[in-house]
Amino acid sequence: MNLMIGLESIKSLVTSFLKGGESYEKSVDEFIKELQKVLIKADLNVKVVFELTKGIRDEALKSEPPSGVLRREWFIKIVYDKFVELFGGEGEAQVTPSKTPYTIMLVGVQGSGKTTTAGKLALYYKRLGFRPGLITTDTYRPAAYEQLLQIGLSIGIPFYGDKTANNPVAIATQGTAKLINEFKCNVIIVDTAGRHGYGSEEKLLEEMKELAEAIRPDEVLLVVDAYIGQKAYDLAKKFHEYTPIGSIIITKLDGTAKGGGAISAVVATGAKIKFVCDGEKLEDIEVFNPKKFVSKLLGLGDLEALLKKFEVLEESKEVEKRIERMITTGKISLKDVYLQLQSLRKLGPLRKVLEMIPGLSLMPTLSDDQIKLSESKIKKWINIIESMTYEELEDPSIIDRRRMRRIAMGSGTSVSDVEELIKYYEQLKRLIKDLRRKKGLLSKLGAEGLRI
Ligand SMILES: Nc1nc2c(ncn2[C@@H]2O[C@H](COP(=O)(O)OP(=O)(O)OP(=O)(O)O)[C@@H](O)[C@H]2O)c(=O)[nH]1
Ligand SMILES: [Mg+2]
Repeated sequence: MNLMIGLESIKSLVTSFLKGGESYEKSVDEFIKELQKVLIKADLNVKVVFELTKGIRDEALKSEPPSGVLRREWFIKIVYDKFVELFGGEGEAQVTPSKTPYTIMLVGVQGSGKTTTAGKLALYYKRLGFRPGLITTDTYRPAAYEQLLQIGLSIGIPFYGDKTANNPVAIATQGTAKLINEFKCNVIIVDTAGRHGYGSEEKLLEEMKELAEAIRPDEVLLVVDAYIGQKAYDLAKKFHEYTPIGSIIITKLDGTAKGGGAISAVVATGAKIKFVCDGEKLEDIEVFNPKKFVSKLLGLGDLEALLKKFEVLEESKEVEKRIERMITTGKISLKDVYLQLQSLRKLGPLRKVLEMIPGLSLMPTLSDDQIKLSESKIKKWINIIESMTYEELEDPSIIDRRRMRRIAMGSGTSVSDVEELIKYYEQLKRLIKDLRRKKGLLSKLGAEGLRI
């Protein structure tokens, strides 16, 4: 599945944002500028784009990440939430028939992909264990009969059509009865003839409505070609007003950069997108799920754990656990320092944080000098860490003079500030080592209740 055409560059925006290198604020501005370009190229409505990016920016600058989350990671979570909203919010469309037999009628402008989609739906429902049947009511195009017949044959689905008849309603009625009674089908998919043009939605939908009233399907599905981009808005809006039981399938997402525009436009009308298609093969169909779609878009597959973390975060517990882990493993990264600095702002002095850990209050090692940090220094250091790349956070030993200069520039500080932070980090590392050694000693002496 390649749903990302036109929007795939968002993924690389996310990656370079996470890598950092500049100050947080600068990176946010840069990200937003690039995002606007990508979205407008993907034919999203300009007003929608500006509303979306303004929302992201406001939230990014005002909200504080919970502890345990880097500010940059938190930003991606904000982007994710805003995108999910844009593409339809929570939840996945309900696609299992509410009753059987169940009749689905496909409508849409000429060439939008109705006949192909009829075959895709048949295969989809067959794989779910239903017994689909196909009917063509397209009496305009002689080749339409043959096209759907061949599709039916290729996937072993019963097919009904009548080359000599010219009344779609009569064909649909006879076909439905035959497929249900003789072939025991329980999901009937009715293909219809394409209607002309994108411009005259009124006429198009009036005709569809008449046909739907005569055939009385359980569901009307409007097939929308992603190529029409944000023009999908007018079509979907009118469709939604005409047939509240209807929903929408977006096709050809693989072939155009305008898919994002089409999807967001349809969502904005309140109409439901049930399926999306991205290829000519009959397997190329998928139930539309905004969250999954956005995760793919942002390349968040690998960040699933991160998203979970946001949900279950508990401030002081997390800090406590991290410090405990630092001491048990003896490892400390700049990421830990970052979180520590953040929690210092929220939870008070380091000594207090450390004292929350059973046994640590016994440690005489911590002198006040070692842990005293002024508020302005904390702020500076947070900015410095936010200007580092992931690589540097994991392994500060790679930070040479050249990197220091870059970091200082990105964070609006000086090289000696960066040096000082790194010194602090080295000091903490030694402190942790020291604590570990003492801890070992204490447990040898059999100190009761020492959990670390
Ligand atoms: N790339 C791509 N092509 C598609 C997709 N869906 C349909 N097509 C192609 O679009 C063309 C038109 O598809 P049809 O299914 O015949 O469209 P239709 O709406 O039935 O057309 P009419 O009956 O003439 O109105 C065909 O060449 C299909 O192979 C898709 O998701 N991706
Ligand atoms: Mg057709």
